[in-house]
Amino acid sequence: MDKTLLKEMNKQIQEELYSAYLYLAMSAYLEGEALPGAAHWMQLQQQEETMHGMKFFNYIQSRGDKVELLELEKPPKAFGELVDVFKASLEHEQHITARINTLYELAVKVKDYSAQTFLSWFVDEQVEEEGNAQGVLDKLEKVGDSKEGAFFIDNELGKRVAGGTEE
Ligand code: OFO
Repeated sequence: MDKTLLKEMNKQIQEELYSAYLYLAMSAYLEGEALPGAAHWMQLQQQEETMHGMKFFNYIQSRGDKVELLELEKPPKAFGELVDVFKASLEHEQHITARINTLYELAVKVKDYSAQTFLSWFVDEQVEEEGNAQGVLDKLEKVGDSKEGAFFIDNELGKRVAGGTEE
């Protein structure tokens, strides 16, 4: 694989595993805030991110290239109100979308057709990732300061199942 593309793919393992770490930190925080449904939602999100990181890990190896694991930053401990947690999640997903787009542009530039096919899964996945965070955020903004509203949404978030795309 092209050297720069390989370097960015390795960096993407770090980005995806940091995403997993960030969602795990959000889950721990929400559990402490007595929001078990949202904590569960974040745990499942963490599993998806680990799977994303592993997709890059396995793809690099399938091309006969070397995986290089980078350091993971410490995630924040506190995130504010439930609405702020989902705002942070959406912002993070927008950052990841920008990363995936950069990787795709690079794969086009170096005419790596296999990498383009591999990355197109992530291009689609990011639409879903941003959509999930935005969907929950819209509901939270609708209920505003209502404690009952937040309780209801937390309950809904607790129904998320592994592999599901909905909150
Ligand atoms: Fe891996 O999509 Fe979210 O971060």
